[in-house]
Amino acid sequence: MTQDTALFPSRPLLVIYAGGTLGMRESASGLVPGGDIEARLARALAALPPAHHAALPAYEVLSLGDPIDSSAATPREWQRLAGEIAARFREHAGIVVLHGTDTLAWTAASLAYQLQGLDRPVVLTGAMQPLEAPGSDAADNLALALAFAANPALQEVAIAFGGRLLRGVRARKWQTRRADAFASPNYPLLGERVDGDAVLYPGRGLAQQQRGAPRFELPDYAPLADGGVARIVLWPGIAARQLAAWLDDPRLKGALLEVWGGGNVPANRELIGVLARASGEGKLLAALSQCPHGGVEIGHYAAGQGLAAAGVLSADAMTPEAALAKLVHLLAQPLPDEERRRRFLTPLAGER
Ligand code: ASN
Repeated sequence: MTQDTALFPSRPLLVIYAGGTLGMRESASGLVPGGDIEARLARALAALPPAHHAALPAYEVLSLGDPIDSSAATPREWQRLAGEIAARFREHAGIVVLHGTDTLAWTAASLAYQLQGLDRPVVLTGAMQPLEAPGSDAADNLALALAFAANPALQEVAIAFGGRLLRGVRARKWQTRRADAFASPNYPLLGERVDGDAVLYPGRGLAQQQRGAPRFELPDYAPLADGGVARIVLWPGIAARQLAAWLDDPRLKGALLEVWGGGNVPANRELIGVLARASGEGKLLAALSQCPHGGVEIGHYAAGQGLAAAGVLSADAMTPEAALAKLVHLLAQPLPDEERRRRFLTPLAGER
């Protein structure tokens, strides 16, 4: 154990407030992000049962400029958040990020790539109801996130929500209303609240799978933040000209294609030609299944051969959030094409 890891459990956690329903207040136009977060968090936690409140770890609060509804987030916000965490993490035993739920899984995935080799917890949470709403899930989610963020055995980016802990780069928002709003379709839970305790399941964390030593990659995402990478969901009847409208755009550097079943597309020469042209121009293309469970295996069916011929990479069983954030992350770095393709196919943060 290095001196740093021996000492950091005594340091307070850092709670970074980025926005989301958790901190929202009512306005004439509906819920809007609210301020005064430190006092409001303290009040909400003080209302928890006394034994739970007493067991909470010490924390400091940092507000990230103006809090936002997470539907407004772009790769610029992912980059900013990773930069803040990288600049401050050594002063804290763990980090909690309060974030809107709508794009929380995208941010979590991006943080996992930017903060590779993390040696302590970064736990994202949010809420379906504002802190002050009757019956709100906010204080419970916050308390769970704090408890997991204080556990040095967790060494990755995770999401604490609705009593469960999910790997950030494997999670998706699955429900628009229910308190257990997130799912991890192709990876088991990292932990759960059991009888009031935040329990980590053994053997599932990245600390066991790829020993942590910070090797953060913090490239500039700004050149890709305005549509540099697209997500294109195929549908029966899609025309080559429609795909070309996306892929021929010279501002586009990469795309995630959501195809059918185990990795199939129409055997339409014109359509495959559009893919091959984009690939030939150096655009990074990856294919994901529209089925939420199970991965793609390009070329298993004849109907998938076109993807292989066009140089489209398999995103296997990654989530769309993890696959798209990975394309952004790889395209933001000055890498040779072959190295980018190799890294896309290699697990960097337990995403595949
Ligand atoms: N629209 C909100 C957001 O993502 C939803 C939430 O946080 N529950 O910021």
